[in-house]
Amino acid sequence: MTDTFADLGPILVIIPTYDERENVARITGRVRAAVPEAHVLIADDNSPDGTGAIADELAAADDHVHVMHRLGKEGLAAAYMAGFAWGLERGYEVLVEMDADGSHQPEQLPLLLDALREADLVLGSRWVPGGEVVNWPRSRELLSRGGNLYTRMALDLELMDATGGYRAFRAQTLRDLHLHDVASQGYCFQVDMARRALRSGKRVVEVPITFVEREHGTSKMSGSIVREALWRVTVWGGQERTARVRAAVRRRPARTAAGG
Ligand SMILES: Nc1nc2c(ncn2[C@@H]2O[C@H](COP(=O)(O)OP(=O)(O)OP(=O)(O)O)[C@@H](O)[C@H]2O)c(=O)[nH]1
Ligand SMILES: [Mg+2]
Repeated sequence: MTDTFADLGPILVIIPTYDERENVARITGRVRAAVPEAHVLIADDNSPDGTGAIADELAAADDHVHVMHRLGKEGLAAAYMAGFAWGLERGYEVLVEMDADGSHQPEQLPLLLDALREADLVLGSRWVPGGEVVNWPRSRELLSRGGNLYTRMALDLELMDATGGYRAFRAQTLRDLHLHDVASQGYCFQVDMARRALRSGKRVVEVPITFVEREHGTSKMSGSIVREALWRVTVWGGQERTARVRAAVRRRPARTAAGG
């Protein structure tokens, strides 16, 4: 592995934040130390705890740090969509998704970037050999493993961790995914992105990561996020099956009157 990723082009790490006052400076500093050439975009949804003001201070002190102030809490997917658009407009060639809470370790970013040299989308994966979670309650592990098993079966996706949110995209991958009609808000946004990439023939690679449970601040995970994932994955699975059946019917040779 080389020390720099200049060959990949300019890199933007997008960190969505909602009430991450205790984490935002720490995670930004860790990214800057781990991959010094990468830029950071903090996409804050007007956090009531003042995360946005701390982000402004970080940006004022470092020209590699940028802040996007959004009007209010609209969910992870909307923050990423806005972050992707911001990055694509400015010519970044690699766009990375990373949580603010330290679960996605910036020190492992070089592993994702190195894999991106041979891929269009790299997923940090907890559930491939070598991947792991640290300090997760058994209930969260079961939810994640179960959600991924269901996703694999419903969508026929050969991915072990389609719900994870530590990812590196090539800019061209994002441009080709037609993101204007993404309706998901929570976790299923991640499933949708992976599904779209695979269906459009992109090279999607999973690399093992060590996912560490947050130590500071509160989780924004909720029952409604899980329910949304469940019904959207089920609907996508149904739509894809219907499309496959229709395509198979169309391919069947038409029966001639003589042939019966
Ligand atoms: N901008 C923005 N960021 C959000 C929103 N919801 C969550 N986030 C951020 O998205 C990242 C992931 O959220 P978490 O609360 O850690 O959710 P999670 O990792 O699925 O759940 P835990 O494992 O319990 O931490 C964090 O950086 C959050 O601050 C939102 O509505 N807007
Ligand atoms: Mg988290």
